[in-house]
Amino acid sequence: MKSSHIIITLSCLINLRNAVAVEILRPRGVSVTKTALYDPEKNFTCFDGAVTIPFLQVNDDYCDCLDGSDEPGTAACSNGFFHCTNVGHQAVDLFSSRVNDGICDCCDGTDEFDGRDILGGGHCINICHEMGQVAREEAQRLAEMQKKGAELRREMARKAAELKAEKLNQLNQLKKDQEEALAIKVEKEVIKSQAEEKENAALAVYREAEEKEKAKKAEIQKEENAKEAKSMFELFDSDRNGRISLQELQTKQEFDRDRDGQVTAEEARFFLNENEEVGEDSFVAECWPRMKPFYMMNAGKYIVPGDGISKEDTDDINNLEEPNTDTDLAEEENFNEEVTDATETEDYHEETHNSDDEDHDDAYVEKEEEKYVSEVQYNAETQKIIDDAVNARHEYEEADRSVRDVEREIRQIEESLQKDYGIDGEFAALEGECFEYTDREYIYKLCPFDQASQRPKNGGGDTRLGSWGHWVGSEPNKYSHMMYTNGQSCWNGPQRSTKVELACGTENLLTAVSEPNRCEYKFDLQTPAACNFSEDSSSKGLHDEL
Ligand SMILES: *[C@@H]1O[C@H](CO)[C@@H](O)[C@H](O)[C@H]1NC(C)=O
Ligand SMILES: *[C@@H]1O[C@H](CO)[C@@H](O)[C@H](O)[C@H]1NC(C)=O
Ligand SMILES: [Ca+2]
Ligand SMILES: [Ca+2]
Repeated sequence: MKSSHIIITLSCLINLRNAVAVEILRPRGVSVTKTALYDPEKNFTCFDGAVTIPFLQVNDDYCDCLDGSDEPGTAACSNGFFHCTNVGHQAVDLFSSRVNDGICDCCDGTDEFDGRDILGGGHCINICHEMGQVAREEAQRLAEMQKKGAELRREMARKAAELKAEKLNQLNQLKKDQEEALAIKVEKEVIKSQAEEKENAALAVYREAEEKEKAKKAEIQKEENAKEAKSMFELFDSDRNGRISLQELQTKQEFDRDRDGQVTAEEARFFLNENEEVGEDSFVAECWPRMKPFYMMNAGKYIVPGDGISKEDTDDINNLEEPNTDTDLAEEENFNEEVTDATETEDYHEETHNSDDEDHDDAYVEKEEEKYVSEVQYNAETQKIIDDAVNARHEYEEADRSVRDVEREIRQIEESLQKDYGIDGEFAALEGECFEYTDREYIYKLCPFDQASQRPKNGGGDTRLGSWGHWVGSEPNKYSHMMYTNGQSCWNGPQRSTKVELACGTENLLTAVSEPNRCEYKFDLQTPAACNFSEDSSSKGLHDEL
């Protein structure tokens, strides 16, 4: 059953022949601009030119054209479109599947005409006038908002220009300050090096005296050691022949290194530096230093001064026996255990003594240094030279700090002057401000030209969602989107980043936040800076917004 769906109004019937075709004869679902293509006087050729059909087959609820052009007013072609004129509001092209689907899609109700809709037909009344009214009011409101926003934007741009001029002034001043500060620094540096030269010279005198004192002490020490060694030589040289033999040493139980009750020739030879016998000179130089710690320890823990051994030395040796630290204590215990184990002791003893000696030396050096720092008294003249040098260093550091402070300020201003704050600098006022948006879980925060972050609503730390990167709006409006990059890494994922979409508004406001992709956030920021009021955008608002 094919039937024509030509809409012919009463006036059309009357004026059929005289009327302007475009106005009057229009098959259902055809827009005014396409009317000429549907001429009931002619056969109809599909838009793709493939097929020509008798006009009766247009809107006969049977799809003849592959491109769907023969059925603009039915749902027969799945790829067709239905045009609602929506007089009083805005025309719309619907997918043909929306035709007679029971739902009012056109505000003029023309998409539902077969009476088969869920409410029994005719329920789609024409509400285009009312909707158009609302839309016009909305567009009006929007236009006014944009106008006001644009005024605010001009104000922001004006302030930005002022701020920029101010910064340039500041920069000029800072450059002068920098020159001054540098000159002062150079001056202070000269004073400092002169003062330090004097200080070095003055202290050199003290250092020399100190070193002389040390050398003298060392000399005395050496003499005393020699004296001690000589007296020990006499003690061991039982037959007074001026040489000490293995046999002579073997009579001294102190040299029983493995403590088996016997001093073997091997043991004695070790102390004679692998010789069979030694004279006084080699004894003093080589053998006694090797024997001394061992001999002293075994000669009954404590040694009384006398017999060529000075009080200082006995103290040294007695101290040698005292464990300094916990590990020493442990070694001491091990040592006591191991002396009963005759076969293993030899190496052990040597090690123990060597390390003890070293420890002792270190402690001694440290004490010396402390003494140097705390006890040296300078005469008034030297003290003044030192104080002058301390002062000069201090003043130089101050001057150096001033230079760095000025340079930091200059850097900051230069950076800020280089930032792109929009065509008229209108976005500059947003720097230093922060805006928040709260959803069910998080409080999001945007500090323009600085960073974006979020923190959990019920407490917890900030997570950085990105630091200011650059403008990423596509031409012609580069300033429609901001990008914040290099935020904290997602667990097992990329670094977070945030894209900020800017929209015109009369105040600065974060209006929405979403996460369209994992770790990629989108913030919507309203700001007058994004308003661009011109004839173009105002008329655009009236026609397109809805
Ligand atoms: C339409 O096409 C048929 C052939 O398919 C032809 O006979 C007829 O004359 C055409 N009509 C018009 C108005 O061109
Ligand atoms: C405002 O729009 C006009 C034209 O649409 C454009 O030339 C101008 O650059 C725009 N100004 C801003 C600040 O976006
Ligand atoms: Ca058809
Ligand atoms: Ca519908």
